[in-house]
Amino acid sequence: MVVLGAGPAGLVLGNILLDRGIACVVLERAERTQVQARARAGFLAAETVRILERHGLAEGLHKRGQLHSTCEFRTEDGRFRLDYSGLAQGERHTVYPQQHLVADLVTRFLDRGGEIRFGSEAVAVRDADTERPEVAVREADGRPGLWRARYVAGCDGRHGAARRSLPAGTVRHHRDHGVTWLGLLAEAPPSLDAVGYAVHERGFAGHMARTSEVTRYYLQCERGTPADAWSEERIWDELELRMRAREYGPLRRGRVVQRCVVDLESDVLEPLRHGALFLVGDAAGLISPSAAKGANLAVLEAAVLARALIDDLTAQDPEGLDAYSARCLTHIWRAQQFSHWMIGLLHGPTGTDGDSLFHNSLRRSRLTSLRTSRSHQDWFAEQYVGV
Ligand code: RFL
Repeated sequence: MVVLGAGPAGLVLGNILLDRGIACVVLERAERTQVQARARAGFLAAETVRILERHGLAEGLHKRGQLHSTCEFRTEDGRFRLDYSGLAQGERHTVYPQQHLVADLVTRFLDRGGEIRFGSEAVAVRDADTERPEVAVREADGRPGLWRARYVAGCDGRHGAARRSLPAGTVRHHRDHGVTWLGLLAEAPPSLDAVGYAVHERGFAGHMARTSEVTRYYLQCERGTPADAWSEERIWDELELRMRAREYGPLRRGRVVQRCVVDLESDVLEPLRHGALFLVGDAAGLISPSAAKGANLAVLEAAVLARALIDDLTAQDPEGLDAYSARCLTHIWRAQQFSHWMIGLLHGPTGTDGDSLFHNSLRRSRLTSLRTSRSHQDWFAEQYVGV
């Protein structure tokens, strides 16, 4: 088995397979230090944690992660909190930075004798329609290499070799949501004990805890804004303004240690299997970070594929592999619809033309419904904390 990419998807898959004695190698373009330093997601759904627990991969997150159960909306109509865990039968998120999870998964895989070829970039997957697919690679020293295996798992993200190797006719559903966020990581303790979503006429602002010393913030900005365009002072002033710090209390400021610009985009490829090549995680579909689903889908899909591969390779039962694409697409579309709904809830057009006014009033009405309707809150909680 060849696994492309040592992100959450590739490493969960690799660990589960290795535990069952299935030989696999993970090819990773980046160096180990880079892979373990990529700060991205942080909110792990309860089902994600159960999957990791089931496979003995949850020790670190139980030791250092923090349980999370509340979100707070701040809008022109005031603020309200949802105890989504209470609404969703006690299901909670565990806040654990993605780079810590990746570091745990790398360590466990290597400790158990697994092989990760850091610095080895997959260039193309060939002969996926045969029983002997091959992966062409460029090794760290620039030399070409070749791997052959019964199956290849494309866990190498949206710009990886798996996507580039798909046959003509693969369907790509795509949406550019037309919204851009400046993603910030601040060396500052969280300012609220909840995820904060601020809807403001100047644009969206978000607050998400990562650790007791680090907080992720998002600020909606103009498309095309360079990541370093705003000074730290402007960032904090803008965050305080949009999060209505004057009414609800100041933010705990700190050094901004990482910035990225995220154009909110979604895509889903279909099908997720092409002969011996399977797409997993961001390679299978990209989801905007508005509902914190990407890493959770990656883990879920990896577990579904691992189960199917084990059945096929150890019991000659191909049913799971045949059903992989349809099974995962059901989960993916469920997450996509919620993420899309969240984008509509949190952003409005800035114009004063009739169309913009109409959309903003709809958004406001949606927030009112979420604030006042118990059944709407139940639906939200189930979608928000589930995968
Ligand atoms: P990854 O994590 O991108 O890992 C892919 C790995 O493949 C390697 N690679 C290659 N290796 C070999 N050959 C090639 N040709 C290769 N091309 C690439 C890469 O170096 C990398 O190591 O994909 P994976 O495993 O599918 O995991 C997906 C998640 O990383 C992603 O969905 C989340 O980070 C999305 N996301 C969030 N998801 C959540 O569930 N909750 C969150 O709170 C959350 N916040 C976020 C996010 C993504 C963000 N960015 C990237 C826009 C916040 C941000 C800012």
